[in-house]
Amino acid sequence: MSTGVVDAVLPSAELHLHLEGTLEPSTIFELAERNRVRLPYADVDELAARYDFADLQSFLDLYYANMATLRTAQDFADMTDAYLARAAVAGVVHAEVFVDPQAHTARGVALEEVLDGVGSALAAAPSVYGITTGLIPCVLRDRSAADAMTMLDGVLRSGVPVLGLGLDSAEVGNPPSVFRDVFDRAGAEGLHRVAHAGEEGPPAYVWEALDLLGAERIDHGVRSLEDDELVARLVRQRTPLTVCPLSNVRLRVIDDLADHPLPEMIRRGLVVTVNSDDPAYFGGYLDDNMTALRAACDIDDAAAELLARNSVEASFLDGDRKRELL
Ligand code: ES4
Ligand code: ZN
Repeated sequence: MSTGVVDAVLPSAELHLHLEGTLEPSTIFELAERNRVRLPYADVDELAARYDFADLQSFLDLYYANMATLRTAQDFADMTDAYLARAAVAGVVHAEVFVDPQAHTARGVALEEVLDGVGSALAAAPSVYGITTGLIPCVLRDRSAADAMTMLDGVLRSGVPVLGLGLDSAEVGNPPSVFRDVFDRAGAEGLHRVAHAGEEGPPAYVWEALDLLGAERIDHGVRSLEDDELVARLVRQRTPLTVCPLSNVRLRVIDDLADHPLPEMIRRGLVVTVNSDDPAYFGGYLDDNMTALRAACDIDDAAAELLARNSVEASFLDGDRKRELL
């Protein structure tokens, strides 16, 4: 339980954040006006009323629909800058952020608009906000492996600095194994590899992400707890799990925040971190996630400090910068 004292903001790394999931309802309307895009909602309230999700897919439908408002490099830069400004307030000192290039190229936005816009805002972050950054484009797992390879190819050709490759979108029925060649290529190009697994999907998908994709971190991974052998492996290898408490509740992966398995994950020795996933859709940023978690679950000051330290350890920063932040 929280002590009632205002929770201290601890310097943390944010490792599971979809940039497109930071578009606030008001920003969606501003971008729609700027780009003359017609939205199927009359106003911000009507849009906000749709944020009652039954599962991952019902969220993804709205998340992809709202992306129609993003057209130019300036839009992508503004979205990224707004996230960084808010993350700085949340105590984020390092952010490794996701972007979904295929969701934009599929609707006719050039890859360069996406990467140049996001990349320019990320490059400015150390001087503007004191935040170091890395970019992790994600493969949309509900599209083909060939489509994913085309995306990776374009990203590598773009010259925009990229930290790694991720895997996201609708999980069940779209196992990691489909994307083995794409992740092999990413590894050969020196990219880090991460994957969403064990959010709605079974522990078998976490095994596949580790064994077939070479995933160094698992995004979500909460369903790993159903498999003792998998937990033992993750603990032994110190493979981090980027957990998103408010997301899990809003997407009904977990019934109630008070029942969130994060305290159990810590007790079992897993390297867990707290992250905000799609903060504009799920009720808040990194600080909001920590505050809500501490109000609902048994996270004392020592556990909160451990979570912050884990986030730095789990990052892809080099050893020197990690030691600086630890
Ligand atoms: C996502 Cl919460 C979540 N899960 C899988 N894919 C995603 N893309 C954006 N948010
Ligand atoms: Zn996610």
